[in-house]
Amino acid sequence: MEPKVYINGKLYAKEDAKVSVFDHGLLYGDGVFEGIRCYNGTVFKFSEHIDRLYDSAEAIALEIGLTKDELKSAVLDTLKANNLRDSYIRLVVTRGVGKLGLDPFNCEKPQLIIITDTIQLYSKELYEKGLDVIIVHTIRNHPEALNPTVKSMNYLNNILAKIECIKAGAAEGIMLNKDGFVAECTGDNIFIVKDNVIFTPPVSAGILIGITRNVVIELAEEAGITVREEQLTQDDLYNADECFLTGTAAEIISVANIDGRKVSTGKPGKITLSLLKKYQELTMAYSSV
Ligand code: PXG
Repeated sequence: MEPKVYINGKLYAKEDAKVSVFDHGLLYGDGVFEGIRCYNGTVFKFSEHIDRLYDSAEAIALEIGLTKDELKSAVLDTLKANNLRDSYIRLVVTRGVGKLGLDPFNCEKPQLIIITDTIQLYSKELYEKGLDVIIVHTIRNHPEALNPTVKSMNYLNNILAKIECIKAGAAEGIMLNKDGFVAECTGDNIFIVKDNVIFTPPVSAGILIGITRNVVIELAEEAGITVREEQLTQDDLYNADECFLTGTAAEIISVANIDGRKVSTGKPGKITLSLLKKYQELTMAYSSV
């Protein structure tokens, strides 16, 4: 079946799904986005993703122009039109078409795009073995310049870090913040386990407040495992008993090596595995609703 893309209330065939070169999303990276998963017909953490999109939009003074419920209906209609039950949903809201020049207020109305697609995942082998990652030199955006809690279309900070890790042959890059503490990866949040306690950088470290991160914290606490949101150093990572990354696409994936130092090579650690199991149970339970 021909894939269909939603643009401003209409569905277009993939090859006709085009936006103007005068869109400020293209010209200035002026816009926000979300990446969401749909498991067997149910959108996972739908409200949380929609809330984050509206928060991101508000942070950049962008009025989406639809209510949250209207936007949710548009997503569901697009999924239906594409007959997708297990998919990746990419929501994009750009500032819209305007004149050249930074002024966002000369753009008439925002442009809402909904792309639904299949998911690109790490291989099964990598889930079993764990990822080899590095700490990159690119510093995560200063929160007072462009706050990483805003999921904006300005991803160059992360892309520069991604280039570094690809050139080094690593699967992911861990980014430190301006103070030298661990922030997050280019497209995932990071957790470590030390002496059966889970640690993850606090929001104040300058991170995206990952929806998967929040789910994992909840699952761990429900299981009686202590979770501490604390500043982490490079040495905390090197000395960790376990390390894993979380994100909508990756879900939970173990880290085998950091900068060539062994964390849990061979197979994911005990706590990582137990959380992965709980996460899978949760997404499966969602599917049968
Ligand atoms: N940090 C950053 C910088 C991210 O971009 C996460 C953490 C994890 O957040 P969630 O809410 O997914 O647990 C992300 C997520 C894409 C795409 O299309 C990007 C993300 C997620 C899904 C798709 O590039 N980033």
